Amino acid sequence: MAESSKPILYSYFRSSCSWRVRIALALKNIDYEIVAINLIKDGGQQFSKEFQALNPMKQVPALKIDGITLSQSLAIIEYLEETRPTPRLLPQDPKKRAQVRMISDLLASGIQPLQNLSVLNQVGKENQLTWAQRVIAPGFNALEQILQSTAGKYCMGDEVSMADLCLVPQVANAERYKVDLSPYPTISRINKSLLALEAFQVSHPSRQPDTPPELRA
Ligand SMILES: N[C@@H](CCC(=O)N[C@@H](CS)C(=O)NCC(=O)O)C(=O)O
Repeated sequence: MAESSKPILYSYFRSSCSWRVRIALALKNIDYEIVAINLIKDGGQQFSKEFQALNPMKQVPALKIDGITLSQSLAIIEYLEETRPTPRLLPQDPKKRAQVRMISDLLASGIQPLQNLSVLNQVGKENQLTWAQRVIAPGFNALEQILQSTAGKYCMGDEVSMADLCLVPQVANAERYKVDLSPYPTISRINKSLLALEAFQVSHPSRQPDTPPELRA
């Protein structure tokens, strides 16, 4: 059989970093295939030899596209932006563009890695909830403050940007770990507006090929 030329996304339904990329692919209307990497089953399929050859960091997502394999969700999104620029996910204005990257990094480097699966496993089952709450809340406090000067309908004005692709999956994680969202009215409002958009719905963890039946929407 001829090798498919469609991009292949190595993804786990519940992975917030995979969700970021799924939203970008949906917004940019890029047809792709999913290969599910179950982060729990078989001791974690991210640790298999085959997957490590694709991403030595043993994390999803990874995207095979245009003859290369990329990992790191923000690098993937930036590549999609440069090669498939419509619709734009980074504003044209350099200041706004930097602010979008600032918010994206706050979420992707300042919060998510602290509550990633491997860290939660180290923390131990009985401490996971309080740990996750303790690392998400300070990040959301900072973000809520930053959004006061950047947000319109979305994180940066009224155009969906890379920052929004990072926000929605992180709010889902916050809900999962029962973070009290009442101190974050702007984050909550933006999250709600974004979840009404089709690209955020089709890429949602409850609607993936590897979503278990009991978690399907
Ligand atoms: N900086 C990476 C982080 C990737 C990451 O943390 N992926 C998580 C799922 S969201 C993962 O694969 N975790 C597997 C593990 O912890 O063993 C990115 O943005 O892609």
